This record gives sequence, C-alpha cells and structure tokens, in this order.
Amino acid sequence: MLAIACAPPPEREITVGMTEYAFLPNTIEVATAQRIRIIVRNTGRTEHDFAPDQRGVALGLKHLHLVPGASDSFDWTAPADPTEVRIICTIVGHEGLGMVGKLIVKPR
Ligand SMILES: [Cu+2]
Repeated sequence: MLAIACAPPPEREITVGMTEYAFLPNTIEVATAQRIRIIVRNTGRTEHDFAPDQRGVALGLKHLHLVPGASDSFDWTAPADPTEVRIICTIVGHEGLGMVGKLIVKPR
C-alpha cells in the first residue's frame, strides 16, 4: 500500500537545463545502480522536451515536455550494467540545431 514511501531517497540530484538550442549540461554521467533525481528546467523562450531514446524509455527514463519557465522531475535508478542513452528535443528542428544530449551509465 505504501510502497512509494519505502523507496530509498535519491543519492544525487541532477539538474538539466533546456534552452535554445541545447541541453545544459549535454552529458550526464551516473554510476551503475545509482539512484538519482533528474530535474529538468526549461530556461528558454520556447517549448522544449527531454526525450530519451527507446533504450532510455525501456530503462524507465521519462519523456518531459515543458513550456518556457516550467520544470519537472522524476526519480530514476540507473541499470546495473553500463550503457548509454541518447536524449533529444523532439520539437521540429531543435535536434538539428543542437538539442542532443547523452546520459552515460558508468561502472562504479
Ligand atoms: Cu527544443
């Protein structure tokens, strides 16, 4: 019933900014099995989204779409094995203008 209350707190908070036209930082490095809180903020003047690739979605990363000035967050546990996930902004044209990022899961 209260399973969520039993979840361990994140070990780390990572804030990612989205602006025209970049993720800041554009590379996030975490350790295998690390519990993190990902906070995404749209500090730009247009809509942006934080869209992980299929592998990232399969690993439980969320797709967040934010209007200017908005922020959202989610807690996530990195997988036990090293991997790499690509993150883009899917708003038309933004990926080509540089809104591409990477989340790298490294061995501890
Ligand atoms: Cu964008």
